[in-house]
Formats: sequence, structure tokens, C-alpha cells
Amino acid sequence: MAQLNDLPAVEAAARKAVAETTVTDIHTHLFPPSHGELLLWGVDELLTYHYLVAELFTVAPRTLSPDDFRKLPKPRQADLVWEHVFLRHGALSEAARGVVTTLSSLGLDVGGRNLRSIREWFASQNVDEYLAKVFHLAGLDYAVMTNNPFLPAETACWKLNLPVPPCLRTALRIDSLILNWPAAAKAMKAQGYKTSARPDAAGFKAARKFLADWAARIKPLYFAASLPCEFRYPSRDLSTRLLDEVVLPAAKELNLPVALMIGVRRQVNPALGDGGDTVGIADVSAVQALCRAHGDAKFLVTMLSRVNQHELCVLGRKFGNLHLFGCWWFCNNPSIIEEMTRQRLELLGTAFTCQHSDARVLDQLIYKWSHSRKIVADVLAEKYRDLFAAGWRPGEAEVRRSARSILGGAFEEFCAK
Ligand code: RAT
Ligand code: ZN
Repeated sequence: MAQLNDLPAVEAAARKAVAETTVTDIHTHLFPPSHGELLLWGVDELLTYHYLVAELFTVAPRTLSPDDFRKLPKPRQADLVWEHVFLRHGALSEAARGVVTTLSSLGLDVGGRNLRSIREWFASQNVDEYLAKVFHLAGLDYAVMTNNPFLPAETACWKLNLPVPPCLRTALRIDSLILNWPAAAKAMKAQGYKTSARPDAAGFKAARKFLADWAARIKPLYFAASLPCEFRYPSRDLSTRLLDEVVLPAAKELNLPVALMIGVRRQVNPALGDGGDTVGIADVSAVQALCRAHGDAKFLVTMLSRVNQHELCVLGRKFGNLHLFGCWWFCNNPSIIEEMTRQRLELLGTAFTCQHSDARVLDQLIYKWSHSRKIVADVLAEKYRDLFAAGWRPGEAEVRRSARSILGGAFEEFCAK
């Protein structure tokens, strides 16, 4: 084993390992090209990402209302974001810089600020080849999609058995099952399951069958739900019964983890659509109670509020059935990624997943991963420097193993448990 004998060599090895390791992106909103318009890609989709639409309305003239904006064709919406966020206000936010990184990495002259020529380049791309190119540039083996069996637009595609490239894996999204039984029951009923708005044993049995059938069809890596900051467990809400009597029994039976993304406060400004959600401080003891009450289930957890991160990290040390992942949504900013990654390494070693992209637009994989890799490399180099100074002498392979662990290896190990 090649030992690294001085401090600069150790640091360099950590940076190289993060730069070169293949990443597994465990939560995205991508779709296979065969699912048509569900897969978003290209410069107009990049510019109209809901993070940027929300930013537009912090600087747009009062004469532009979100309703009027929504009625415009996509390229016109993109023009408005380009004009107000990028040209007039300088593109400094993480979401705006991300567009710049992405276009530059594709070899486009974003510095020239010529949106028309950038659009022409995208118009000449073939989506399948482009997908392969993006995965190559981002350095990913695969990305996990978000597949919602309660949405007809998505289920219709799965029922056609369309091809899915191996770089896209599935996750079964079940928010409405946990949070809105009447809506979930209606959707399941429309697919032939014996459910009704009344939550009862027969309906729950049908719902478990629904999950098992969809799991057999799309072979998900996990079940997933994003939950409000008010989420409590146990509680008198129906969500506790649905977790205890439907979701967790199905997950245990199939040996699938349940991913819980906790802390969103939905639609504080509904006019902004997807951009209208915000963050609230959530209750980490709900995760504690779940891990304890269901020791035979596995939980992948990320939380949205920076305030919850330390408590969650400590909890990650207490339960082998809890795996922390990602710097979610409003935490996916350099300053917070750095803090969270350092905190997690200090409390958990390498038994966590430091990031996921949450990409909604294929091309975003490029910037989300290049920005995150840079920060993760800095933190890992710092930690190896400190470890070397303390007297440990790691080899290159050991450093590479650590990098891979926090960028997908630990997730795979947890799923395989
Ligand atoms: O990050 C996002 O794009 C959010 O809108 C949500 O999709 C969130 O990640 C979720 O999965 O609920
Ligand atoms: Zn998401």
C-alpha cells in the first residue's frame, strides 16, 4: 500500500480522491428520456428552475406578476430571468452561478452573454447522447429519480415499459400516502385498488398491496417522502397510522429504506408555484422515535433547517438504522455544505452521504456536483491534514475509500444491510 508520507501529499490525495471518485446521486427529479417531456433539460429549463423564478420576483418590476409570468412561453420566461437576475443583478446567487458553471463546462461562451447562440447549441443536441455527456461531465455512476405512483402522467409511462438507461435508478415517492389519505386513496382506487376516503383496515391492506405492486414494477431503491416542519411522530395525526400500518410494514417486507426529507413549509407564497415553499425548524425527536419504534426498518433522513443539523447528526450516532444524506434544497449552498460536511465527518466518520443534487433539470447535475465536490474536497483535505498531524499514516487507497464512502459508498452499504 502506497503510504503518504508528508502533509502536502495527504492533502493532495484527498482532493484528488474527491475529484476523481464516481458519485452516486441519491435524490434527483430526473426522468428517462423515453418519458418525454417529464425530463427537463436545456438552457430554458435551467433558467426557469424554480429557485431562479423565486429570485426573479425579488428583483422584477412590480408590473410583472407571477401569474402573468406563468402564462408566458418558456423561452420568454427564461429571457426575463436572464435579463433581471443575470444581466441586471449579476448572477451571484448559488442557483445563478450554477447556470454559468453548467454552460461553461459544456464549452459554451457564457461570458459572451449571447443567449441566442447558447439556445442554438442546445437545439442541435440529441437527448440520449446529451444525457450520457452530462453524466460523464458530472462524474456519476447513477442518479436516483423520484417516481410518483400517484401521478397519472408518470404511471402512464411506466405502464408502457419504456426503456430506462442504467444510469437512472428509481425511488417510490409516497408523500400523499403519508400526508393526504383521501387523495392517495382516490389515486389508488383509479388504479383498481379497493381504497376509499375512509382510512380503515381494508384500505390500508390495499395500500400495502399498491406499494408492493409498484415496487415489483419499478424496483425502487427506497420509498421517499418530503414532510412538513410540523411533522410529528408519534402523533394523533393519520400520518402515524399510515407509517405504522402501511408504509413501514411494506418497507420492512421489501427490505427497502424509507427516505424522509423533513422541514418544508409548503406554499407560503402560492403565486410562485414550486418556488413558493420555505423552510421551518422541525422536530428531530420524530426521527428518534421512528428509529427506536421500528428498529427493523431503515431510514434515510435529511432535514431542511440548518438549525436541525447538529441534533440530527448526533442522532445519527445512536441508531444503526439511520443514514443521513445530502444538504437539501436551501442547505445546498457552499457555506452550509461546508459546515454540514465538516460536522458530519466529525460526528459520524464516513458513514453518511454528504450530498445529493436534487437536480430537476438534467444539466444541473454538472454544476451541483462540481460545486459540491470542491467544498467536500476542501473539508476532506482538512480532516486528513489534522489526522496526519495526529500521527495516522493513511495510504492513497484508504483516502479514496473515504471519498467514495461519503459520495455513495456508505449509501449502498446501508441499503444492502
Ligand atoms: O429541491 C427542490 O427542488 C424542491 O422543490 C423539492 O423537490 C424537494 O427536493 C423535494 O423532493 O420535495
Ligand atoms: Zn427533491
